[in-house]
Amino acid sequence: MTTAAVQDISALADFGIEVPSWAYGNSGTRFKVFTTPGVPRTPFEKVADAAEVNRVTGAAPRVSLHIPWDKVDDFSSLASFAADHKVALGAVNSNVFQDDDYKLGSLTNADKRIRAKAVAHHLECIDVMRATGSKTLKLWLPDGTNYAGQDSIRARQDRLAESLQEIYAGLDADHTLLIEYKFFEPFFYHTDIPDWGTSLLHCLALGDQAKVVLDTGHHAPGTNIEFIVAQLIRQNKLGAFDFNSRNYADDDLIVGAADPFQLFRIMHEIVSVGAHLPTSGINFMLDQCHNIEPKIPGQIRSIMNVQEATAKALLVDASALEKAQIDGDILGAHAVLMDAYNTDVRGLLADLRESQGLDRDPVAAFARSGYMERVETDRVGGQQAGWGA
Ligand code: LRH
Ligand code: MN
Ligand code: MN
Repeated sequence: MTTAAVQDISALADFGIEVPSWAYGNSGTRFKVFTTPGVPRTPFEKVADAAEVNRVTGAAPRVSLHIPWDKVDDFSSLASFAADHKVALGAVNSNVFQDDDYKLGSLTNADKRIRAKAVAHHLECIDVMRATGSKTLKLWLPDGTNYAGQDSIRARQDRLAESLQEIYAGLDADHTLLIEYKFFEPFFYHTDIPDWGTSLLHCLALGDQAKVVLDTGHHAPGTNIEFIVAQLIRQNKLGAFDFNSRNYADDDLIVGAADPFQLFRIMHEIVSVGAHLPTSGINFMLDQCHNIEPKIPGQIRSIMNVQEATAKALLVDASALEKAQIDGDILGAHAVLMDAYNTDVRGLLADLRESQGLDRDPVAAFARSGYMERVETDRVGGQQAGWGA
């Protein structure tokens, strides 16, 4: 069993999780978008909702933007609005998946004009970063094909490498380019950045400022995600997470809902090398949509799930684990991990929150605040999270 000596989860006090602006708007599937009273009508209102999540959890200090979903006339005023609400603007996500021009590809398109347009969009996102003070550009490439022979896989990689170089050249010295991968969708034969290997190869070709972002929902069933985490950390190439849960495909459900044990295993790899500390530079982000559940409480639950998995990982008795591993004690080693996983950390986390001047129960604190009732009255005609908007 874990001992009192290792029941120290105080590192969580400095562990911040970035929330996505698009989690607060209406979203849905291709079958139906259910509307929710009180959803934000503007990027400012999304930031205000995100600030509520930070207010009650004390653990959501930044909000990611998605361009053009969050386009405003003056990004520096959005950044000051965020600061007034005690949060900062985080990663800027580009979007090359909703323009007819990109039907056959964006950064990989055979047409030079379309490639240039996709590169220019990323340079525009870098300008947004300069206005918001954000240091991270995040790129998910939807490009791919539906049929064998539709286009040359090799030529597309060459075009991609060239386009990425143009984007990379536009970064400031303190900027990071995060390259995300996803094994399928929106195309179903091949994807141009389907896996961490492809993402890593492009990052290595670009340089130190390029890193991989791992979206937990973007793998084939059965993939050992914690192995990928360990590999990328070894190369100092794990830039960020997009946390969510999947049962089937890219479900974007609340992180830790479908498989809390997987989240714990991931956080164990992180914690075992100290990568949960702010000095690691890894950005722990959520990438979720709340189609039917209330959105702000959905984000609060997500933050708490990551905190619980991380707390359990912090409780792993590292020296007992190492000893059992070296001794070849298979079941002993497994038991050390399971003891930590099976610990109920909710009380420890509530104590930590209290010591930070927060409510022990963020869900109840939000419900009591009256914020939801207020915005339901004030906001009429909310906007979609962005899919299709
Ligand atoms: C793609 C993705 C990517 C997008 C986000 C909205 O599936 O994970 O990160 O930017 O969803
Ligand atoms: Mn993602
Ligand atoms: Mn996704």
